[in-house]
Amino acid sequence: MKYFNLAVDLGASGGKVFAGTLQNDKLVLQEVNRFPNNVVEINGVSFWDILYLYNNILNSVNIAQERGLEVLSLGIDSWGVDFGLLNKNRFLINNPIHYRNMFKTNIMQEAIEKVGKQWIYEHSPTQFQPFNTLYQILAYKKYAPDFLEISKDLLTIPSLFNYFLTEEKAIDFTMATTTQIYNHRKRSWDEEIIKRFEIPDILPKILPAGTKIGKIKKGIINKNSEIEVVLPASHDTGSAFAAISSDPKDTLFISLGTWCLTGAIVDEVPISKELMENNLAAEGCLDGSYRILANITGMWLIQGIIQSLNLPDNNETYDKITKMAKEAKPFTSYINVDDASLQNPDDMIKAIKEQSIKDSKLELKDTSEVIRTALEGIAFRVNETKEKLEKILKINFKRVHAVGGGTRNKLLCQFISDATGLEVITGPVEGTAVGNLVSQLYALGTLKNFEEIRDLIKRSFQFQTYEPENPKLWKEAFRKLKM
Ligand code: LRH
Repeated sequence: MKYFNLAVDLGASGGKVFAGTLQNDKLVLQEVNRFPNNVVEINGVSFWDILYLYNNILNSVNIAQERGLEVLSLGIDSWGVDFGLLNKNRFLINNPIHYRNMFKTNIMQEAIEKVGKQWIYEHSPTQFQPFNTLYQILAYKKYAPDFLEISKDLLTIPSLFNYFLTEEKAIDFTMATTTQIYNHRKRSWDEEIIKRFEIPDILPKILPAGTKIGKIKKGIINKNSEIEVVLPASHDTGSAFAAISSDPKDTLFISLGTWCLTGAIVDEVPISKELMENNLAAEGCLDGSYRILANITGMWLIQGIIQSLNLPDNNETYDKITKMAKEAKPFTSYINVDDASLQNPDDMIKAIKEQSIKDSKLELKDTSEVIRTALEGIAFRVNETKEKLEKILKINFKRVHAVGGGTRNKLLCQFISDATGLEVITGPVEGTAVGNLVSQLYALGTLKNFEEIRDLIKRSFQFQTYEPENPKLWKEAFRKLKM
């Protein structure tokens, strides 16, 4: 009998469900379902369509079973930071809000003014992003205190779905580290942050990533069968990093998708002021280690350009956009891809053009130049991050290894190789789903340790490599363009 594990990977633009199985000593994936993640806007606030996503998760299990797959377990991963609230009678009392709303508020600034940046970072060293769970809770305190007054439990997105499926309430370590309420040294919620910001007693228990939490309740899927629900590395970046098979000692890791999450693995978070000064996050990995990471804006820029152009979001469009960038003149301008003005603009093309004037005093005339500047800007940021990490962590990176859907963009991978002067290895493309699946195999005892995980990934997938073509030119262009 062949057994399958189901990985539900929820991203900001869509959900994907894969069934994984071990076949001839390799991990083999088959796609089960895909569905959009449609954001709903009401009175200027963006919400996730949480029940639609839940229905699609159930539907995906049904599809897998109708296909005759013997499903042993299911794991859900998603973007970080966002959450649902339950009241004491287990009612979902809010529709989870999209983290990007937080760019419109000053809540993080207010929190920093209250207790100081360093104080927060010393207690919970993640990067300062206005959308971290801590600031979202403070936003509820300010704009919807009545919600918090009746809340009993806060559950991040995968844990909320796990709760619907099993009635078990728990969050995993990788997701906890995205909240900015997690104390990395104590490896628990930070009591002082909780006290200082008067956070109600709603935070869930934290379990290690790769833990079984319960079985899918009877009667909610069509077939009456026992399916284990596993907490994988439930933060998608945690799962993506678990799928990177290169040596963590001297590899710059990238999870390339909507975000270009770029970081290095360390056993413990070093005590260094420079981490905070460079706004680097310490996020949890599947094996309990940390990655020191920069959240660089990634394909979000291209998704935005596609929206500005009113083009359909499909492979053809991406090919067309990439071709335009390839044919455009290199180094027309430089933009800081992480500027807040690019995080939620009404019109991405217009916003990038304005950013170019702001950052480099150079005008971008046509759309091809806009696209190329965006892609070059991502690669430049990766290199800046590489240099910072090398200095702070005293690592000499030998290569870059990137996973995720963004690695389909060969031009961007080549740019990253050129900008960093390093070989870039890519694969698996479905890195997050693969990381989710190996977390499940680990939880079920099929894979015993992290070496076995890495070896399995190495022999199961194909990898591509890119060599730097003209790194000097990139260095010079950066020096000239970045004011
Ligand atoms: C990427 C991600 C990232 C963020 C964000 C909110 O999907 O998980 O780590 O911080 O979403």
